[in-house]
Formats: sequence, C-alpha cells, structure tokens
Amino acid sequence: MVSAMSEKVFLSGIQTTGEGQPTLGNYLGALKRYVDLQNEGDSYFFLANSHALTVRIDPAQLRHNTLSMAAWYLAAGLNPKTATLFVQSQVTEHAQLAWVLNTFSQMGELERMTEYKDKASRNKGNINAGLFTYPVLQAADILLYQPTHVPVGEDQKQHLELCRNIAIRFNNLFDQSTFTVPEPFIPTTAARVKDLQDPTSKMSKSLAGQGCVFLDDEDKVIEKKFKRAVTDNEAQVRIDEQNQPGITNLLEILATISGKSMEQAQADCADMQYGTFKQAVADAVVAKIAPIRTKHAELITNTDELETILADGAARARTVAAKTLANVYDTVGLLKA
Ligand code: AQP
Repeated sequence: MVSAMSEKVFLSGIQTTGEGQPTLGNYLGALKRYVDLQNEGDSYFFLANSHALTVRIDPAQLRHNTLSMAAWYLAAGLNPKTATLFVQSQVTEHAQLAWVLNTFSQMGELERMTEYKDKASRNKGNINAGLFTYPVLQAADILLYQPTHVPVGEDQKQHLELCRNIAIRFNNLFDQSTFTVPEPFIPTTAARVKDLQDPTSKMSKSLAGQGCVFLDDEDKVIEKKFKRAVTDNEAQVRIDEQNQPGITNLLEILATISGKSMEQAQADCADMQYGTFKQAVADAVVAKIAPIRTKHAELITNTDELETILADGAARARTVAAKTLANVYDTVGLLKA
C-alpha cells in the first residue's frame, strides 16, 4: 500500500501487445523483478494498453490482452494489496500529462530513439505520430508517480534517459522540483534476454518465432525451443558474450531463473555437453513457468475479479497521479477542470 514513509518508489509497466502473453524476456527482465521489489517500497505496476495502440491491434484482442496481462502479473506473484496494479487508460492523467510533456520534448531527441527507428522500419505502412511520441507518454507514465526507481530491461535505457532529461528540463525551467528524477533500475543478469534463434537480437513479443519463449507455451514446446537454440562449435559451456552469445544467453537465463550468479551457473554446467546443458536450462524454465501458467489459466476465467482488482488499483493510482498533474497544470498556467 502507498505510504508516505517509504524511501523507494518503484514504477514500471508492460505493453499489452502480441496476444497478451509475456515472453521469457518480459518475465526475467520485468515481471519477476516486480514481484521481488513489491515489498521493498511503494510500487506501481501497470498495463500499458495505450502504448499498444501504436501498432495496429484488433480492439477485442487489446481488451483481452489487458485482462490477460493483469492475470500474468498476479500469477507471477504480484500482490495487488501490496503493489498498485492498474491499467494505463483507466488513469486519464497519463494522457493529460503526456500532452504537456510533448511541449517540453524536442523533435530531435525523439528522432534519435532507436526503438522508434526499429519499429518504424518494421511498420512502414503505419509510422503514426503515436509511435513517434511514445517515449513522451512513457515519461508521463513514470513522472506522475514520482518514482525513485524504474525497473526495466536494457532496451528501455534510452527512453529512461529521455524521461530524466524531460523531468530535469521542466524542473529547471520553472525552478522547482515538480518531478522526482528517476533512476533506471536495470538488472545485472537477464537485462536483455536474447532470441534463442538469433542470440544477437532481443527476445521480443512482436518477433514471435521459434526463438521466443512465451509464458503460456506448453512444457513440450519450451523444451523444443531450447533444444533448437542456436549455439556454436566451441563445445564448451562458458560465459563469452562476444564469441558464444547463444551459450551466454542460456547461462544468463539459467542463472536468473535459479537465483544463481552467472559464475555459479557456469561452474555447475561446465562439464555438460550442449544437449544436456540445453535440457537443464529447459527444465529450470519449465519448473518455474509451469505453475505460473496453471495459475494464469485459473485467474483468467474470473474476469469480474480481475476487473475489480484493476478498478481498485486505478483508484489508488489516480490519487497520486492527480496530485502531480494538478501541480503541473498550476506550474504551466493551465486552468484545472
Ligand atoms: N528480451 C528482454 N530481456 C529483458 N527484458 C525485457 N523486456 C522486454 N523484452 C526483454 C522488458 O520487459 C518490460 C516490458 O516490455 P514491453 O513489453 O512493454 O515492451 P518491449 O520492451 O518492447 O518488449 P517486447 O517483448 O519487445 O514487446 P514488443 O515486441 O511489443 O515491442 C520492459 O521493462 C522491457 O525492458
């Protein structure tokens, strides 16, 4: 629950893109961490459904994805009484603050965002303005809650830097501390889980293929994906990002999922043949994910309960968001409703 005494405030979110199921990358880089952090300070975790509109998505699919992703958060162990779990579009202050922040963001800095460039090159038929201003909405998502830490994967580092720049610019312009300037909180392992088929690329929902493990994949499917994971000819299980990116990625997955250091995971597997090693990683992933998948299947059948949890989360989030927005409106001279 929100308490004025906490020193740390965490905020993060996941887009409700794809088919509403997180990847193993989302789990290790985000969900698992949210669960670990929820007792270490005030925490706000949201479902970024407005962001999902930046790529074409069927409305029914988007509605389904939002509830399904909420169920994944809960199935992974998020306690909605401890953490504030809510849907972005249900707290309208996000869109309102984003507009104001748009006017404090420069075209040039948005043009430099690599995620925009990547997604624009993959969606040539729909390079919409939302895709371009996405990081500004993301800055609003964050700054509304005055978080000290934003747990994200490495891919979000550049957006976080932009968010910090916008906050600092705004604070300096008006000579006041309207916004807490948040720190990116990037994990030491699994900061960028790679695609099993292309261990130089990030595992990503929208690039779903045989190299992408989803939390709702059946055990056999997970095993098959790991069995086919791209490795190399060195025949030695060791950490070597440069020359053995596939093996290093598997070690990183194993270490993070089993709560070990990379060195320990390497020591445990050093004598294994690649086939045995891949099976060991698959077994560890299955052991962790299968109970989450079962729990998700149970939770998703009770949409009324999910909606109640999300309505409660939105009400709690709004009390904080409204305060920040009112302060921003006063600061810039906008009349309030
Ligand atoms: N491969 C990854 N390794 C570690 N962390 C990851 N995250 C995403 N992929 C990895 C982290 O998950 C959080 C939510 O990400 P998101 O779904 O909102 O957007 P994304 O980063 O763009 O993830 P995807 O799977 O690639 O989605 P699409 O394909 O829809 O764009 C973030 O904290 C992110 O760092």
